[in-house]
Amino acid sequence: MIRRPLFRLIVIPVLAGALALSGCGTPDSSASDSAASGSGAGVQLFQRPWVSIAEDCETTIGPAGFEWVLTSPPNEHIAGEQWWTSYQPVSYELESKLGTREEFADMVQRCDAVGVKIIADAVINHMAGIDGGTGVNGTEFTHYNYPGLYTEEDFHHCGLTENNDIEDYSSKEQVQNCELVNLADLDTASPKVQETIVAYLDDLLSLGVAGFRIDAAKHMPVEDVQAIVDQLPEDTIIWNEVIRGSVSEPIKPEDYIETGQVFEFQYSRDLSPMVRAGFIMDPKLDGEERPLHVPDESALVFIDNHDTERGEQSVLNYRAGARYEIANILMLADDFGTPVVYSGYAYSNTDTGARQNANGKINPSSCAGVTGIKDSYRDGEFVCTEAWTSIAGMLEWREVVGDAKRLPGMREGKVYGFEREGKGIVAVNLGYAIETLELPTSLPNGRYCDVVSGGRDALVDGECKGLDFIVSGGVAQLEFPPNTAIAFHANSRS
Ligand code: LM2
Ligand code: CA
Repeated sequence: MIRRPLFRLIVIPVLAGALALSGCGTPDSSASDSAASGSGAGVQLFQRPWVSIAEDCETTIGPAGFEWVLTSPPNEHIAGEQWWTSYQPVSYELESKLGTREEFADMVQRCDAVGVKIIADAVINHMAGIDGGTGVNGTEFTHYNYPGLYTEEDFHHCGLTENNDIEDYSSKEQVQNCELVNLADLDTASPKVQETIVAYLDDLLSLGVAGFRIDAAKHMPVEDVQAIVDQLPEDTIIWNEVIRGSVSEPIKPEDYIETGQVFEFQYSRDLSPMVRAGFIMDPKLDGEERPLHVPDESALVFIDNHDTERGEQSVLNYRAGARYEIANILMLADDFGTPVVYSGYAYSNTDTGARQNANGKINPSSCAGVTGIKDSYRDGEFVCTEAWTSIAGMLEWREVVGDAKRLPGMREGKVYGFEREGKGIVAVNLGYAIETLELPTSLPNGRYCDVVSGGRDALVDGECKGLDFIVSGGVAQLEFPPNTAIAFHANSRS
């Protein structure tokens, strides 16, 4: 593979502000004029009620340019205050702490109307993990009995471990046929079980959802997932959750790429530590395979999700402040995979659910007024990542750069940047002072408006709402504050 030589890099501390670099310009060309394609990005709205998502689609998510919202599971689940009750189904009625069937249907339609598709989290590997009880919509159940759906014989009873729980992730049989934390494990190879699951998914499709996150896909044989997917309409979007484990684990994310896309957990395990340390290195480029990553077209990439923000120390989450925002910006600037931005809520106890009322319904919330990451959050406060100025700006940036190639980056010390060939530039200053980066570029001369600080439509009648930068003689003059990212594109030139 031919590699371009590493660009020359100059980092000099300067005193003047970036805004001082104003200059002459050509007439304004607005970004939306030539946005040929969509952003190709989604957002996971963890534990967000349907009424709130519907509103957020109209006010925030649609205008920001997201193409998909991944919701939490929509079906009836066990009662309780923890967030993870969502992952213990007791029926496939679309009645949950997040809202009613009517509210769900209304959300799908309203989001659709502003160009945002809904991906529902489908918990189909298992049912509840408790002895019995009454679900949030009144369904009475026991561990292996769910009225009208499943009885004892529809479940695996693996007989491989003392209590039928998964103990050894190096055993494929255990991982797929035993119980994940006591959750009653469906015999997903059974035609009756498959039919029941497909009926549930078809019901969601009939309300207009575009597809599904397949929860715990690793815990189902790929043939079973495939058999279920084969019974759905061909254009159904499938996002498989197959957590990449240690290299010795027999079940790999790669095994599932025939059935749909796959969340690539390694992406953030690679990127987050570099952003934390302030020392960014290029991934493999020019079509070279990234190590330990499913192929580009199969990969769903993310900085964190509801599990990793709680359980993986190596990945950045909302508590990391600007570093977290910067990691998201770098992900959105990349040419690899389908990015899924994560938007959850603040917590100090990992089990604590989003705030719910006396009837067990999550309180509606709004992202109005949120423009970026905060220094601190009240417990339960939604982070509203989708409302950040920088994120909407980067979605516009993605629309403009399209599939332009990611060129080798330039790094010295804690400053790093790269170009998407001829279309846009992104750079980060992870140091402690204002820094200057002179990044060679094929972008035409001119003054460019930063979409990280300025957001979407940052350039109005030639006036930039954010920082601006000069490209002159094939070099981008990037002077910017510490702990920030900047990005501009071909259409943000004035
Ligand atoms: C997933 N993907 O494969 C979800 O992303 C993850 O959030 C789910 O775990 C898991 N798989 C099952 O769908 C969460 C949570 C667990 C919780 C389960 C079930 O991380 O802590 O387990 O949901 O609600 C809880 C208790 C556990 C108990 C289990 C069964 O933490 O101690 O096991 O319920 O009652 C005895
Ligand atoms: Ca299983």
